Amino acid sequence: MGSLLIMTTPYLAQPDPGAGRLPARAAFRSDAAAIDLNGTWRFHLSPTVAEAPADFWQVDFDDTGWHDLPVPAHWQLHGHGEPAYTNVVYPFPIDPPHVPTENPTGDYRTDFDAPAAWAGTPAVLRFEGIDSCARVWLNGHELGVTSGSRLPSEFDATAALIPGGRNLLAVRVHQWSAGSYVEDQDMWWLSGIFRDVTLLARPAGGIDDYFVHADYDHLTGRGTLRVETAAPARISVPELGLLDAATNTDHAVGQVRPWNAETPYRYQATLATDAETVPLWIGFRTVRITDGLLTVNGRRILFRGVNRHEFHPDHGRAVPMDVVRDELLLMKRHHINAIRTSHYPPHPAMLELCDELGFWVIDECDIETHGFGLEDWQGWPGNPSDDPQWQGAYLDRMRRMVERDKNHPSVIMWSLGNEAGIGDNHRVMAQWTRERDPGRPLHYEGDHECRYVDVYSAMYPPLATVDAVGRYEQAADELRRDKPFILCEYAHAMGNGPGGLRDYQDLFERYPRCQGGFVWEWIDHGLRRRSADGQEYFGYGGDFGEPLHDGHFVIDGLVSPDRTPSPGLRELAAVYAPVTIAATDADSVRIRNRYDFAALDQVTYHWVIEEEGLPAAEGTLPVPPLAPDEEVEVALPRLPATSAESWLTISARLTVDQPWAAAGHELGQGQVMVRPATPRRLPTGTKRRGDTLGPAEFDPARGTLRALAGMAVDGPRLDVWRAPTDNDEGYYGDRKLAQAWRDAGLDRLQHRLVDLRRDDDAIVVTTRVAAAQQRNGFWATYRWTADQQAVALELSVTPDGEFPFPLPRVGVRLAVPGTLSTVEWFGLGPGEAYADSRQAARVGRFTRTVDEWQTPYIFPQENGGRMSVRWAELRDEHGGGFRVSSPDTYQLTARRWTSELLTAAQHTTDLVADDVVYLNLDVGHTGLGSGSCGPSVGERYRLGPGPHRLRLILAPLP
Ligand code: IPT
Repeated sequence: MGSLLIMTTPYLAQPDPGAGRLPARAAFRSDAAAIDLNGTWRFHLSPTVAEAPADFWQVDFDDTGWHDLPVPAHWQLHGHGEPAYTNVVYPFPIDPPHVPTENPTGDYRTDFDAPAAWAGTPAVLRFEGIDSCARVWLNGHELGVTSGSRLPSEFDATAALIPGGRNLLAVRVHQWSAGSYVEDQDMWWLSGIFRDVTLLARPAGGIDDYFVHADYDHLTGRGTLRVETAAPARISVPELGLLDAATNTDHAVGQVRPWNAETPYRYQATLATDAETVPLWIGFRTVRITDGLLTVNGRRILFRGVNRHEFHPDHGRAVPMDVVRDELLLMKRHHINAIRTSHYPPHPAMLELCDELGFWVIDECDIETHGFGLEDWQGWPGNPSDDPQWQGAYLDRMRRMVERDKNHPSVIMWSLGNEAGIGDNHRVMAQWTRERDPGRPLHYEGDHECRYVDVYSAMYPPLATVDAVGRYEQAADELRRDKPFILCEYAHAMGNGPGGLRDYQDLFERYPRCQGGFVWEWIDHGLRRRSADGQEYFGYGGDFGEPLHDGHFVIDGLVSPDRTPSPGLRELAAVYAPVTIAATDADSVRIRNRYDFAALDQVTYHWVIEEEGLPAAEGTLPVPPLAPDEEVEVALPRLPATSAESWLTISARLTVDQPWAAAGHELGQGQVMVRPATPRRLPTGTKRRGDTLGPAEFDPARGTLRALAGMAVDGPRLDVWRAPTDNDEGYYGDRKLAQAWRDAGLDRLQHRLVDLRRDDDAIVVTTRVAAAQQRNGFWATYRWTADQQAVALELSVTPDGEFPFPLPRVGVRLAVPGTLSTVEWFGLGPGEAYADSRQAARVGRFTRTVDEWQTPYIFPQENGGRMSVRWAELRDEHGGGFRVSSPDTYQLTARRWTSELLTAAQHTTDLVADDVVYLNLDVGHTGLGSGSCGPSVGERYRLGPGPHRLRLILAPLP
């Protein structure tokens, strides 16, 4: 029995792409009849192929004991089996093309009526995506076998279909197949029929396939249209006066409005034969590499991009289309103009939205063999990419993507895949693609020498590399020397970060050859779960009992799993902003249009001057319309006199609604300091009474405060620890900062009171601070003075020993009553900001509750830091509390849990509030960087061991 079954599934261990499938063609809708087969199907999961019911595909098979399962969906997200996450490693032995015997196999059955009118009409059964391999039967007749999870498969259903009757469709899906070896992307392993299923009537004489070539000549402004069809058809574009024109010929259509990602103009068209009419949208645009630059319509473009996986916290890669639309709108509103479809072609409807809303898209083939590289990064032993056995599969995958997506103006480059080493199969794919579609350049980062591709692409290069490439100075081989340079992945957005976005953007804006990049990545792939007590949280690798997994490395997006923007996304929006506004030294601002195509004409420049964060006057700045890339210098408005620190904020806002944002949406912002703060001195003069100084009562045993105007407090004490960010951990990065910090014991410092000196009008506390079993430490001297209202601290920190790494932070921790639930501050805000991630922050006065202050990163870590705080007030609900100000500025966090708890927490539900609020009042922090997968924090954002000085004034609120 066993051997018989193995004989019936030889396809599981064959690199071939399948059998019985129809040739690949474009995805489109027409007026031909179609039956949507999505819905509730019958489902049964078996742990091995041998245990699956052998005759389940027979029409009269009894499936009453089976379960209901929605299609499209992943079975693991509906109670059958468990999801599993690995990044690079294969979750099965590297034994290609064989797969484990424990191969969960899902049998699907559904029935449907086919109208009698379908008699005599060819019928095609179309699957948009099945993970990973499927065998299909209709009414007991086998139609074929397919693999290529994120690619369409079509089968001729004509002979098996029963028009005017009940039809039984049976599909057997295997979790693992030979195809799994080339689908080793960094994501959840999730199986099943996860994209739409349709039965299409294909009328004789209909349009089976078409290829729109709509070119734009930027020198003349004219368009040329040629629509290729296998059999003659008629193309009409009424707006261009083109009616029933022939296919397969060039039509000079005169002046056209071109398509680009900023102004995605499309013409409505119809393609028809007597038997079928296809409605379509045409975007005229020409992509070229000219003089080493990637151009669209004659202009160099700049990718302000993100890598987008298809992901939903409840549905995995079966993302509802309304969610996709909202997600793309969210990207547009954050000024993202480009998407790399990492690392497989998306749902086809997603590309229609990209055409409509305007994105540059790199469409990537569903190929990754990363686990082969892990053994030997140079050699990739046994890599399918260089194995002739796999050539058919590689070519098939490329064909299915290119044919499906070839009519989208948004797709401006094809990518051969991701992280699959390099091999002859790439050559074959590239060669075929160039012949089939000469209108789009090719991308593949793994082709380090640019043997087969048209752009030089890199992942996570440090700034110095980008700079050298920009100047054409990198020691490169011939082939890539003259090519445009893009960062297909940069700025690893895992956890708190990425830092340094502005620095990359500066290089992209400086060097024409550096044509931008794609942040890794758009979304955290956290799966929604509930704790025992019913609290919702997002799970990651290891939460599903996987024996081998990569933990929360799958939580590395700019939005959380439910698409809540992170501070990183706000930072990116500020860096990608199409309008930049910068102060000059001559009472003016320089305003620049950073769009590549769109003019800034329907924009209002609102200004407001704020005196210590409170508006003093506002108005509108007259700015002429700006052509793409144009810049003007505009004089500052006449401003009223102010007496405290004052800032002028200018905000460029849409005057009219756009399809992606409402009027009022901000396109860019700039601030000018118009009056600096008046220098302040620390309060002094009040005489000490015992251990009381002004409003402060000291604990003589520790040298810390015990109470402030009667309110119980604990601290302040020197503290340099922060709950490491993923970027501090540096998993795949160039530095593991957090490990160095732990080794030095920065998370477990002990304080030795060396001296407590009671002067007439001061208390001076000297301590030495170090960790167990460490010689290195810090001297920390706290000098306290006071007047009637306030007590002042001047803290001096000096390293005692070597600290050959940047410190996480330097400051003090102060615990205050938990009733102080609101923070108002004057400083950078409203969101969190760190040294290398502060473009989205502006100087102002803001109020947040302590709870709102937190950023709930899916994997808990340092968050919520507010920079350059001049003063902050902590208040209870009656307005009582105290103010912390400084003659300098400080960095502040406020939390209901300690840094230790934040460090230990694995999920958001581990963060349990105390009845205390812990304040970190800091000289500063080391920045964030991108060290979780790439360069660690930049040199100039690292906080050295000191000496440091922190000056704070604590004043109870009246
Ligand atoms: C890079 C992968 O291409 C991407 O899929 C993702 O895994 C990313 O890393 C990290 O999140 S490959 C890496 C070895 C540079």
